[in-house]
Amino acid sequence: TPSKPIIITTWSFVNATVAAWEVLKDGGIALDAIQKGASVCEEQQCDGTVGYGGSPDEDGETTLDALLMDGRTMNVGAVGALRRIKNASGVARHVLENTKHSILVGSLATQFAVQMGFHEESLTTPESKKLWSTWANENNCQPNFWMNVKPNPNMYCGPYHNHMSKERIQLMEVDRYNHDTIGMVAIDKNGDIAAGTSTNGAKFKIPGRVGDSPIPGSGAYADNEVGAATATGDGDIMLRFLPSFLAVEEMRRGSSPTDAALTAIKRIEKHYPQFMGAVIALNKDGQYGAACHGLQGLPFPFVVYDNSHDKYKIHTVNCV
Ligand code: SD4
Repeated sequence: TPSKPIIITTWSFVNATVAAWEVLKDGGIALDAIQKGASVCEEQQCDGTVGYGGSPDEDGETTLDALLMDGRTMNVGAVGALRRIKNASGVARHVLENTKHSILVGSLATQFAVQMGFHEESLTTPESKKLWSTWANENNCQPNFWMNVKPNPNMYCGPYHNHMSKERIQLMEVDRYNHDTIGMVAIDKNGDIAAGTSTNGAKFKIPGRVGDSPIPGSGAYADNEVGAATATGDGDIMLRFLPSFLAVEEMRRGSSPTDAALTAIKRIEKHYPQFMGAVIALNKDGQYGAACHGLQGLPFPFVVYDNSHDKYKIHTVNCV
């Protein structure tokens, strides 16, 4: 039996889910709960896939993508390829609340964040340096400002993936899946709905790359009249299909959350049979479902916290 309030989170990001639940349980609004949950992952570097010090780009820098969507107003705040600011979802909230815009990107998003009072700092850690240098060594890449790797002109050495061999691209497709994204959907005690995401994106991406996570309708979508959805996975492919928007629209037409998530996944599969990803859908009654594709044979986990348990519950769904 569905119950409200409710928070649902991609993967097994328990700490973030619990933090978001604390907000909802105390009567807080869905948007605040999601921002709180995402911020916890940004501080705790959930799996190294959210927040600073993970998924360095080709130049070794970590940049962040985040989105918040308010289903009451259909207002959106997002940042893409945000540099040198840890709390990406906090900046997204400022874009939502304090501007007429929806998405700010790159260094200029940093400039905005600093004006809003955020602290500017490096997002590089010893771990992200190591990740990058291992990759750079394997790829015989050019040295950049902190490494001293001999370039090999005969081999691929950045900067553009398009120049890579087919084999190398396939390897990277597997490797890039070693990262997740936090996506969250929530309903608060007033029945208001919100959704959001936060991620450090794909490893060794071309600097400037923005994934699916900060794109409204792709990484997440929320509409008080219907429900909300969030997506995770191979962002460059998934964002072409706006899977979160599609799942919400399917629910609007009467689909169950599970069927809605499945429709979104199937739409992508039709064109990209090898893609890896998952979609979670939540309707305004508090019913939810998920679907996934191609997670190397593994089921997709998601965390649910509502009044029906005294604690969170990790669900899994087998992929199609
Ligand atoms: C991206 N969608 O930037 C993110 C990564 C992800 O599970 O969700 N991985 O492509």
